[in-house]
Amino acid sequence: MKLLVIGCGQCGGRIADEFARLNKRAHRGRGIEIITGAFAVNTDIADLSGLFTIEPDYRHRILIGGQKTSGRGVGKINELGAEIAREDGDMVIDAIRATRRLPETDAFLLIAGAAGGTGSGAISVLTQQLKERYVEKPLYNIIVLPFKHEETTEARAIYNVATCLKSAYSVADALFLVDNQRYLSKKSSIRDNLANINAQIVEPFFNLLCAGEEKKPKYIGSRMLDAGDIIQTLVGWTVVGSGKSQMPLIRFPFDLTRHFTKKATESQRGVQAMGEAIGELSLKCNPMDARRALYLLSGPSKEMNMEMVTEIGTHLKVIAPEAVIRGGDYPREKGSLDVSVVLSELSDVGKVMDYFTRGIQSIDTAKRKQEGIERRYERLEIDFKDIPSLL
Ligand SMILES: Nc1nc2c(ncn2[C@@H]2O[C@H](COP(=O)(O)OP(=O)(O)OP(=O)(O)O)[C@@H](O)[C@H]2O)c(=O)[nH]1
Ligand SMILES: [Mg+2]
Repeated sequence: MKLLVIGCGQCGGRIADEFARLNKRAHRGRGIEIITGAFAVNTDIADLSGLFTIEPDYRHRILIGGQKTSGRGVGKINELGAEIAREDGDMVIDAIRATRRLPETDAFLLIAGAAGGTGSGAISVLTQQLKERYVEKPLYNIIVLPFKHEETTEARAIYNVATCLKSAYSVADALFLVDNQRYLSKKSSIRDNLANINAQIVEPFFNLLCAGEEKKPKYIGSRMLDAGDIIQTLVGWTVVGSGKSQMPLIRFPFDLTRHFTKKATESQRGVQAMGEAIGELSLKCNPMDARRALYLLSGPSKEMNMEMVTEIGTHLKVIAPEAVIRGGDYPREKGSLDVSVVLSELSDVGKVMDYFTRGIQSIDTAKRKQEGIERRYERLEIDFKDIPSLL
């Protein structure tokens, strides 16, 4: 599957940059392309300059709202981010239109941090503008939820997340939810942490996107997972994860290759990798709520078999009984045994509902605070009316 990726704001731009890097890895290591174009859209010049892989020209690193913000960002005011995206969205559309490989694109993927200003405000507006122009292509979002400490220290965080989620949900075909807090490692510095988190966010997409693009017969699975399967799976709130089998591969002597213990051990490895993928989902949620799900088993062809694929599917059905499940295998020459999982059309995501509830509370609190300020000012006017004003 080939995606055209657009990162909005700093967080979105950096993750789009990571997708561009993923494409280089696919190209160098596997001779295939999974990204038809990578773009970063921002109101902040410094953020755009800090990217590594996205082409450095103005068509790929797109500065919007230059006149309004002088290239310094919108300072977490996501309404301003949305307004600028509405005014300058044409710059993004023009850049995409000029993409040579646009016709090969299976879907658009827009990315943003929900608690910021530019990305949080721009993502739904740009998704809508693209939807109007490219009706035939699915539009997906990756929305990054803030760290816990940001919710308490940054006044607008909850409001921005709530408004971003609501607006994006009404326009995107599917939204991958990513919880920053879930990836936090106490050991590294913030900068290392973010780079590390971004790499972890995109990792489950690698095999998922590559599998359907393989042309060499030896890398085509007995049940190939292609763009059609992924598109059919992605609807509404979605989470993604991947896991590796930590169990060592036991090499059986030749005369025991058909022994039942060999088969049992092989299956266990697949199910164990699947368990890890479920434990590593991009947002903690209840898999019972998923109406659609997808899994992909990849690893050395010698270590995989059809039964293993079926067994993982059966296991997923137990975890997500309401879901229509699609699955496949992706044989490789070497490497670890990996499972990628997508749970989609989630009906009841506790964390999202919590943001909506707290969003309403924060609007209420802000309103009362404003009324308090106005009352205090009126009292000041009355009590000290005899002091002349210089205005
Ligand atoms: N995972 C991840 N999160 C990030 C990254 N950079 C920022 N964030 C998160 O994104 C949110 C802030 O959004 P930003 O993208 O920095 O804001 P912006 O869209 O640039 O908007 P303004 O700076 O207000 O104009 C916070 O919750 C950060 O924790 C990143 O590289 N990776
Ligand atoms: Mg910024």
